[in-house]
Amino acid sequence: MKNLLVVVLISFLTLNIFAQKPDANSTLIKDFQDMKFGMFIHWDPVTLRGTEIGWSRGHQVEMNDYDNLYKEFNPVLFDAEKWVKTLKDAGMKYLVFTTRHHDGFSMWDTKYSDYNIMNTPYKKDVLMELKNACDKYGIMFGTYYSICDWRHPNYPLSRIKGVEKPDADMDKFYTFLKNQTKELIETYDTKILWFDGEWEKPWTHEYGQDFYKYLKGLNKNVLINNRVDKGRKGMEGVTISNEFAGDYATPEQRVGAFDIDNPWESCITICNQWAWKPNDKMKSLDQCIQTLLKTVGGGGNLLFNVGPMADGRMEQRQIDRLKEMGDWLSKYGESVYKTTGGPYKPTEWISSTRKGDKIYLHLYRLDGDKLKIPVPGNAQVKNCSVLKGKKLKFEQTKNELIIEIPKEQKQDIVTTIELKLNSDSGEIKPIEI
Ligand code: JFZ
Repeated sequence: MKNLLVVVLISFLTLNIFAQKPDANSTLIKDFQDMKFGMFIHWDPVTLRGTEIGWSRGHQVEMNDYDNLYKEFNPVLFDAEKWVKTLKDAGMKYLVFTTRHHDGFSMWDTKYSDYNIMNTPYKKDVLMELKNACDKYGIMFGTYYSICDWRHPNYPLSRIKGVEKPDADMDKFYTFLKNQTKELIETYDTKILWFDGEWEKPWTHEYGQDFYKYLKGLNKNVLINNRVDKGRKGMEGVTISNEFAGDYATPEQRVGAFDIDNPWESCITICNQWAWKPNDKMKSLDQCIQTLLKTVGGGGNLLFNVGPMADGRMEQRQIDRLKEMGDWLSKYGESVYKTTGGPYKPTEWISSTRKGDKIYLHLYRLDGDKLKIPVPGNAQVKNCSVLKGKKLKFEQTKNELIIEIPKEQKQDIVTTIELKLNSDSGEIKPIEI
């Protein structure tokens, strides 16, 4: 009897935990991880001012002024296909677009708020245009959606010192969230719900649990990040324990820590601000590529953010930079897509990925012409070459793998080396260099 009770209790507990995670047999997470590289877009009427989306409301931009910007928002040069082509040419496989940030403005034709894109002079449903363009170009379509809404009368906080909303009603607000996200799922067929703004007090673990179940009930194949619940550990972004909902972790403005057991995605900006800012400092091609490869080498995806301008265009210098990344990926993409991180954990000068009987080394710096790294576990290296290039001489001793890389074989930005093994690279335990 006691045993039976224990069994019942244990199955109850596990079932409860697994209700918060995708079906272990589903390819949902694996397919997401295989894509590696996606575009994040932060865009709404605030781009008229060039200050930060959400955060500048009531700070750099006076509150009433901010809330009326939509009346002038008219991005006549917006071209959804052009954005999606830019994304595709960058070698990206999916999009996450801000449908409603902390400022509460809805970028689609929503039934549940008049504060939306259809009431701007532009009057067009940019979200539907983006969804259609993604479908046309074979890009996975995803949506960012903030839980906190500093403008909404039923959300208790406004984030401006001393201003609170005594008549707010969080349960009514939660119904609003459910209605809007249902539209995103049912009308726009979003494949990713990228939540945010979960850290504020009104949002609880109970809401998070309920919301996750509700959304998976509408479509069990929608991917939901860990900001749906309260289990995210700061900017590190990892989920602190299995009792919290969310399909993947969300490190922010940093390459996540090495982890090949739990799915994660770093979100990082191409410049400094999430939304467009004039003359914002842009990352060099070196920084862009290293950020991507170190993320992938650590087992994660990179969601790389672009902030388009108020007239609807992306900045040309950003389009050019993204294209340079795409050019690199069109040549060396086999060392990125559908790989697993490691076995060598990323350091400042090297990272690695693997697939089948291969390991790919991404080398950012090499002093001299000999690379010395620990052996890849019990595997024997059969062949070694520069990816898409010449064979390299190598020697495998008991503890060390020594590869000769003559000067003329070194590549700009990153040298990619392919190792062919006598066994499956997936079996090698992570190696510290
Ligand atoms: C959040 C957003 O606030 C930000 O605007 C952007 O959308 C990003 C992807 O996600 O980032 C945060 C979240 C919390 C803090 C700072 C940035 N915080 O609590 O200081």
